[in-house]
Amino acid sequence: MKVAVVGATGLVGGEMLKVLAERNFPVTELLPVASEKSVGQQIEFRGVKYKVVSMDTALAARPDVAIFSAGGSISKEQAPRFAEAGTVVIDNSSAWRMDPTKKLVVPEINAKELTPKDKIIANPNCSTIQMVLALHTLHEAFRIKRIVVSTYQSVTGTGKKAVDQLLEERAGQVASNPAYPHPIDLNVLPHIDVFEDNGYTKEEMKMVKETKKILGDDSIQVTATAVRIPVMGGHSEAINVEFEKEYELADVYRILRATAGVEVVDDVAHNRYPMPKDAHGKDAVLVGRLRRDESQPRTLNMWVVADNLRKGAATNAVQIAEHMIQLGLLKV
Ligand code: 2RA
Repeated sequence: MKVAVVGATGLVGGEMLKVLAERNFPVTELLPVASEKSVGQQIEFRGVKYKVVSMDTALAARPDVAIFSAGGSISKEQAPRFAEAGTVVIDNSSAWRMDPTKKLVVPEINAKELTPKDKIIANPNCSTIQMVLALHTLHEAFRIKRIVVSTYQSVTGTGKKAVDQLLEERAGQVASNPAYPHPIDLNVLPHIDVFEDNGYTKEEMKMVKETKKILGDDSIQVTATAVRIPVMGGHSEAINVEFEKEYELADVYRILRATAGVEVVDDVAHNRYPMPKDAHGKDAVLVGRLRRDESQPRTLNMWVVADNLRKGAATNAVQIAEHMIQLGLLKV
């Protein structure tokens, strides 16, 4: 299969190449795509060196699938060009997520909704993916009424520039090309993406809107506070979820342990709980600190951690492509 990775030189693009290789995705020809300034740069994939190509060169090659992680404006402009040429586009930007004609897919939840008509498929926001994966089977069992979530997000979610800022500050230097308006080391920033008129950031509103779309239930009420913290292993989230139905904690454990893609890490007597250092490089969504909210009936607290570059982006996108092969929507 001819596969284009658009944004191949970025953090997520690099992770996509790693995941494609790890999962032995049936790539017969790779088209690493990046900006004009990177064209000609060498990328290694499965021991073979490939040269970065331009968007037009990749389009002319008519790839079977193109996995985009190059920002919303590029996706908005370029994804339709590839789709019109017959390529299946899986896009990691926010460009298509809330488009009513496009599917927003976490394979374990709704890959079954994919059809041959789906030529541009949206990969949800990393902080949404880990939350809905941890909640969807509980929603099926107890029907979610409201979610209150606070996130503690890795600098890798911003990109290489932010990682460099953290490392420079950690080394006692003033960041040479800061990604954030404030120092990030030994600090936290309650500011991810831009602020909207309602006082929330785009990141927070993504979690509100995408959750409803993926779970297929507009009645679910969500409120979010998204915070950047100086770590690199993955995003953490404190989730407080109110259900319509009463639940038993034992059933929550049983359901989560049976949920594909979720790993329950919850043994506080031995200091075992999800942490970014343990999620880093893994695809599982780690869930722990499960406990009844004693201030409100039918309400549960949980702590959810995942590598935002993997299940939060690259792995989820590759899994969508894998499901399309299984559904016969992509020919190997
Ligand atoms: C972030 N979720 O963490 C956003 C985009 N990757 O910055």
